[in-house]
Amino acid sequence: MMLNPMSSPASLPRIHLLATGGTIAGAHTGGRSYAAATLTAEALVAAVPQLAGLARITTEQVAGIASQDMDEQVWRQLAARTQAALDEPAVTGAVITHGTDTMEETAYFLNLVLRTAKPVVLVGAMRPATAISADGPMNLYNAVAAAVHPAAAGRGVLVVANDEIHFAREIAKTNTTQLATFRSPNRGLAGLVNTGRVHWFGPAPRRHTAGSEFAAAPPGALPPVEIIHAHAGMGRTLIDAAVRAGAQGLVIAGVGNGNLAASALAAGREAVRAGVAVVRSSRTGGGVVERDIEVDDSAAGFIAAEELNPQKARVLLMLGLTRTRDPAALQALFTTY
Ligand code: DAS
Repeated sequence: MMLNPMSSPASLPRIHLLATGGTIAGAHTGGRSYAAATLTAEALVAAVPQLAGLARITTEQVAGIASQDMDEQVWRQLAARTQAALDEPAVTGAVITHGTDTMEETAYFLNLVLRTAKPVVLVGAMRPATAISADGPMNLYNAVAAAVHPAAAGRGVLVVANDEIHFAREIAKTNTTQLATFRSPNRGLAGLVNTGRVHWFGPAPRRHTAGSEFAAAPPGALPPVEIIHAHAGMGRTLIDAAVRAGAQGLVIAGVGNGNLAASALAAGREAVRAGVAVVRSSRTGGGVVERDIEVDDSAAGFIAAEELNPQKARVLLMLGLTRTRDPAALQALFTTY
């Protein structure tokens, strides 16, 4: 549906906005309680009339969920609809409104499967639309400003929040409630955007979007991959249970440099022998999990997640398992994406 056609000169870039729900579309239900995914895509755009000075915006409601309910089915629908919009020559880029809880996972998935060099910017909010000083409207304005910027193309999927522009590969949600919840702890920001004024920093890290070998999400359901959080006194119970439940991959959110207790290590080695891919990531939230430091990955057949946090490592492992089961080939993916 075409929005703000009259107030947006035909010379302005065309942005397709795809809505999935989240707090950015949330509304209070009484007291401090609120329901995510209440406002429509049209309502979000109508709440920011200044958008008419940036772009001609068309909208599409792909889903209406809080992002804790995000799943592969919505991912695939969102990827397909975003790809369809971007394949239209008249469309400059896409903006996706999304909950903040799993935004980093959706952004990274799209970063790996979209066949495009056009700008794709995800945006959410930490306060519902009915809040005092709601952050959604400015986040949305800044997301569109980043998407229409002449230098936005070729940077992969981006996320705009709190006047910052993050690369999909780098971003992580780090706080339950604060506006400054999003961080890019390893390689830093893609740029800054202040009331529509964009400042770009470095280029996107690693391969992404048009340069990805996973373009056009592989057909069929992604192989099940579970994340297991390591802790002091960790045993083998959850690893064994995940293998019995049919997991084809495991991501260990390990302590420190991706470490896990001896009994859990033994279970991991047995899982590999049973054909399950095991990736060591870290619960620390930053840094690089390297191969063969305290854990003999080469002997165990484990894969080191390197810079990817557990939830991002899971996305890459699911896609990787549609191509190969070989630990060496899977490890190469973690040094490529
Ligand atoms: N539950 C959160 C979500 O939808 C709300 C939000 O922050 O967007 O991810």
